[in-house]
Parts: sequence; structure tokens; C-alpha cells
Amino acid sequence: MTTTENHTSNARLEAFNEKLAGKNWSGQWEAEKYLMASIGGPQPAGVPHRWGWAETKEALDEATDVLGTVDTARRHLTCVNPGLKDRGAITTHNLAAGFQLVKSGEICWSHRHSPGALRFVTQGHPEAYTAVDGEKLVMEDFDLLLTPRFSWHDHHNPSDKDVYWLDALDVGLLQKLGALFYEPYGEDSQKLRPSTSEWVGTRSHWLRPTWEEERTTRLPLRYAWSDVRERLALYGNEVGSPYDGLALRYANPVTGGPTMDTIDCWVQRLVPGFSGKTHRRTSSAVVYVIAGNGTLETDNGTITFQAGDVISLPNWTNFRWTNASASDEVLLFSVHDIPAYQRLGLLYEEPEAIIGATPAPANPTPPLKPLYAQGAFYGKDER
Ligand code: GTQ
Repeated sequence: MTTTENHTSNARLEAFNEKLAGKNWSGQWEAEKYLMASIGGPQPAGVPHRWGWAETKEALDEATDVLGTVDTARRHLTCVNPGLKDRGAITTHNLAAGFQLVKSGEICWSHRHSPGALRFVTQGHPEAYTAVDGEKLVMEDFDLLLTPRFSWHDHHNPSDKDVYWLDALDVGLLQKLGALFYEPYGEDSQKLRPSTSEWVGTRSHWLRPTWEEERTTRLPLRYAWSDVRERLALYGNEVGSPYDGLALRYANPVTGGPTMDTIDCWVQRLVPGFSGKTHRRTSSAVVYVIAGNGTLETDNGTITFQAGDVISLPNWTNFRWTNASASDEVLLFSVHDIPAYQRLGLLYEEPEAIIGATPAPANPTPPLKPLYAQGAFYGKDER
């Protein structure tokens, strides 16, 4: 099969392909077109999209009428990527993110699952909390709380105000891996530890409990926003990365590794006037705009964003951040599936590697023009 000559008449080949399909076979010659489509990198899954807070809040408030009190499942609205509707409720091919509302007095019953989850609190209260494996994690504005895979979690809002937060999970990835587990606890609330719970302080401190198993990963952590603000202030006017601005990752305080097994979280500051360089990576992301206004230019057009927005950023899609304001910073919280790619040795970035990734393999130059790319024997699906 070295020339197209032998395949100018493809009726026989098509009939043969059909015969093979009927017997659950597929000739590799049929896969060639998919391989050709991956020259220069993977096809992005889904599209960049923006979900505005005003609309989200309206829908969540309507959900309170329709669903009444949440004494069973979660009152959460997943941001569904318009380009991935046929794959279920997911925001990027690997991540699902959306908002949850827990009204004053409500409890969301305890359960656990194999997808790792996190909450980024957008409207919290010092009395509201999530219980995670016996730890009471308070939910104040812009705190990040982790419910790593298989940790029991129930949400409590004994305050007199409604609380809202952004949930994010690696559910798309686990669906594809065929690794979804789920287990209800059987009661609304799990038992809390008698002592003050503070995993960041206690489990990463040099004085550590000897009477229980020491965990290094899957820690039920609360990263308090007050601490994040303090750290950000130390950087002054530093611009950070020419691509992503002052991007700080939430490290596991014990290992220094990623936020969770498959998920990294960042806080990003784009200084006034920031005009980022264009970049893409094999991983995908979901971004929440904490403060400021700006634009995200992508292969699929420009998204103008403001505080409260959620943005999906698909894999292998070029993007560029700008903050046109002369006076106000842009603050972003972002969720990435970077660790999943890193662990598989598949984190590639283009045009250069800046976060421990590998530069993308160079495109063949000059572009390959194999004979089979000229068409002839692909039949109806010709490139
Ligand atoms: O709030 O515990 O959207 O466990 C999906 C899984 C929310 C939650 C989701 C969850 C939760």
C-alpha cells in the first residue's frame, strides 16, 4: 500500500471495510485519518466558554423553589461545556465545575466518592463549614477547601445567611478511566474530631499526632484566603510569568506536591496593564474570576470577563490573558488537571515549557505530505 494508484477505485475497499466492521474488525488504514488529524497536537475537547454570575445566581435561586430544602442531594449547577454536551455534565473533558448554594439551616448529607473535589467559597460565613473525614473546615470568602478522593464530606450552614461556592471535580477523567465509585455515609452528618481541626497547621507542623496514621496526600485541607492574600502581598508588583501572570499554586504542605492527586489549584494575579503571551498546554482548566475585568483571547475567539465569571479553557487551545485596566488588578482562581498529565508524562506546553512540562514535540517541517494524505482511498470521509 505504497501508492494511491492501487486504490483509485475504492468501492471494493469500502465494501471490505464494512465486512470487517460486521465482524468487529477495523483496518488500521481507517485510523490513519485520525492520526493525520493529530499532526501538530491533539484536537481540543470542547470550547472556551464563559458563565456569568448573575445568570448562575438566578438559576440557583430558582432551584431553591423547585427543590425545596436540600436534605438529600446537592443543589449544584454544573457548567456544561457547549462542545461536550454528549459527554454528560462536564466543563472540560476532565473537569466538572459549577456553583452550589446551601441555604441558611441546611445540611447536605455525608457521602464520599472516587472523584476528588474542592470548594472555592464565593460567599461564605464563619459559621458555615464542610466536614471532611472528621475535620471541620470553615467556609469564609475565597477559602479553598479540599475533599480529596474517598474522603467523607457533608456541608453545614447553621448561619443565618445563604452560602455559595464553586465546586470542581475530576469526574470527566474518572469516567474515562472507568474508576467511578460512590458511597453514601448513611447519616446526614459524620462525627467530628473533638479537638480543633486544622490540617494545614497540625499535619504539616513539626509536632504531629502519633496515635493515628500519618497521611501525606489526600489531606482534608482548608487554605484560608487571609493567608493567600498575605502571600500575594509579599510579591509587591511582580509580574510573574509572561504567560499566566503571578500564578501561585496551592501546594500540598506536607509533600510540596500538587493540590490533589490529579488537580492543581492556582491563584493568579494579572497586574494592571498585563498583556500575556500566547500559550497552550495538553491539560485543561476551569477559571473563576475573583476580581477585576479583562480578556482571554483563544483560538475560538475572545472572552471578555468580569468578577464572578467562570471560564472553561480546553486542552491544547491557545490562550492569552490581558488586563487592560491601568489601575485595577485581575485576580483569578483556577483549577487544572495538570498533575494527571504530569504523572502520565503527557504534560506538554507550547511554545515553551514553564511549569515543569515538556516542550511540545516540534511539528514536522516541512509538513509531511504522505501519499495517503492525497485522499483517494479514504472514501466518503476524505480529508
Ligand atoms: O458538594 O459534595 O457537584 O460530592 C458533585 C459531587 C458536589 C458535593 C458535586 C459532590 C458535591
